[in-house]
Amino acid sequence: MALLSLSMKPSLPQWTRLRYANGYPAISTLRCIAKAQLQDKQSHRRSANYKPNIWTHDFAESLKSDYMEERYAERAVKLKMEVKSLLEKEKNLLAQLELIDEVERLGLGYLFDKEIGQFLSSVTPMQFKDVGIEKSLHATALCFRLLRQKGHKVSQDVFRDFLSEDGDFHPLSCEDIKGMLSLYEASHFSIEGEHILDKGKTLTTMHLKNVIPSTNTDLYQPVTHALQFPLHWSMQRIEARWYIDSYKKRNNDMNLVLLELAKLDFNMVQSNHQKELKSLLRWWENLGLGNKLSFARDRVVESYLWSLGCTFEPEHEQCREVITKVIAIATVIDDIYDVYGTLDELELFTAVIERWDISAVEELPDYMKICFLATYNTVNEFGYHVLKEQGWNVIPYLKKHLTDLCKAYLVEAKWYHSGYIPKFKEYVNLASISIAGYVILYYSYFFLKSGITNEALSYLDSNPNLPRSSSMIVRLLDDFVTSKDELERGDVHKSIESYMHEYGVSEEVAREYVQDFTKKTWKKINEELATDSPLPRPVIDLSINFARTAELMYKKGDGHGVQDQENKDRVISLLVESID
Ligand code: 0FV
Ligand code: MN
Ligand code: MN
Ligand code: MN
Ligand code: MN
Repeated sequence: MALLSLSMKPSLPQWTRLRYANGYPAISTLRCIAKAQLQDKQSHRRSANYKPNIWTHDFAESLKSDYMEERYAERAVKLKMEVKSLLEKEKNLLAQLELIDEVERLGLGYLFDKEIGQFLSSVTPMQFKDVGIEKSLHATALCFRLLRQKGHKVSQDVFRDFLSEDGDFHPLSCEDIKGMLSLYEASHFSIEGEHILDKGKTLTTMHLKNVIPSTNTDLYQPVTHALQFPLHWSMQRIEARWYIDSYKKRNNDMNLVLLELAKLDFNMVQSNHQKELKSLLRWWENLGLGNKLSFARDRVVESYLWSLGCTFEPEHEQCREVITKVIAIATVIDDIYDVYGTLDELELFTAVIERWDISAVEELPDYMKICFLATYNTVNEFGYHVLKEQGWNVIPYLKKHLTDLCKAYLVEAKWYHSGYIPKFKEYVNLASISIAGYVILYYSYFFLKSGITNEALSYLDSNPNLPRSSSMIVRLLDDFVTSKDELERGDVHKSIESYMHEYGVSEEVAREYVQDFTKKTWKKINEELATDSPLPRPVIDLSINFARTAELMYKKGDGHGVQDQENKDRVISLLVESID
């Protein structure tokens, strides 16, 4: 109801909308506005009623793990050698593919990158025929998915043998639940126009849902889990934790060496994460933004979860640090623009960010001074680090992306304050910037161990598909679970509402459209994955992982802003409890 009544709010006349259309007022004008108007703004601030942060000092102190001890690392090295020889020894193509899948799902793929990569580059569809794989739906789908996952070229035509003359999957396939499950996972890699895969997805989704009640075999759990969390859309650490827990319970068809290494490695990696998080919590406490700006969300643990979703490997520690810091600060800035700030103040703040000049701080109201300086120092520190380690001054680049973010925030604020309702396309083009994806991704690329090349950097300047699509997915998923509250407290019309308004349709119809749009955007990501790219592989992985993390964080509500039971379970299983 609230949505409908707000969408009928009349727009203000054209001139109010155009007042700011030609960029920003001069700083001198702003100074006058600042002097004259900033004093009496305290009285009529809005509030989002965010709850105080639950992950406090005591939580940080409680993060302890034994797995830093040397003896664990020594044991892991031995086990790793054993798994490596397992991978080399296996000569049967299907058994080898299954072993690789298991290693990856157990969260160990990153330890055997070279071995897995070498093997997969040697697999060709011709081999399918040689060893009879083309007759097994499971084997074909598994091989297809493993290849697509790593960006190898493989056509959907490998599934033609399973189609009947009318082009549908052969009815007999449905008796093969394992094959159905593998096809289901593979179908998530489809690209626009790949109708065989799309048919496969519709068929397997429907069929697997139907068979669940009567499945009491070993496949019951995997099928139930896969329907909720398709592998391609899942956050890797959550998936690894789930897979290890279920692998542990198998009676047969499991390998004790693999299990021991998976548990040990998960626990060792987790203890690294605990150490990082502890230090980030200390950084945040010292920074003091959470305390000083009590109207804003204080969400550093959730910000760390995002970073963990983007990249979990120990070598990318710096990258996680940057992502956490960026998200924790962006969350506060977003609340200033959406909730607390007045339009005059927001104009001023945007101009000061664009100037990137310490002497401009004086012009800001106190609460913005704190926020600006925290942002300025943190971002400059990132820049300093890149200069020191890689010899490039990227500060102008970092500043540009931050300015773009604030400008997008400001346009949204103006739309809201003037009652302007954007068209759907107009909204999503702006909002895929205002979700902060570019700042998060473009900043973090510099801190991946692969290093960012000049070639990759100029490619990124052309606003390529991959970061754009993953930002879009995060935006749409965020809107799906946050826009109701946002509109109720007063905010711009988000994706669902702007679609409703533009096409005069119900909320249900608009939600369906936006969900479909999200799936189409995943197809664009898949297309990138299947195309040669100038981006280093870790950059590609991180970009995709960002969208995967949103699939998790926004699955059952606002996992970033609201600290409910889901949120607690996530933090505990990823960051507190080790695996026995
Ligand atoms: C989303 O909150 C959010 F947490 C932001 C903008 C911080 C950084 C980005 C990510 C966690 C992906 P909210 O729903 O208030 O964002 P919008 O843009 O809808 O105001
Ligand atoms: Mn917001
Ligand atoms: Mn916002
Ligand atoms: Mn807003
Ligand atoms: Mn939102």
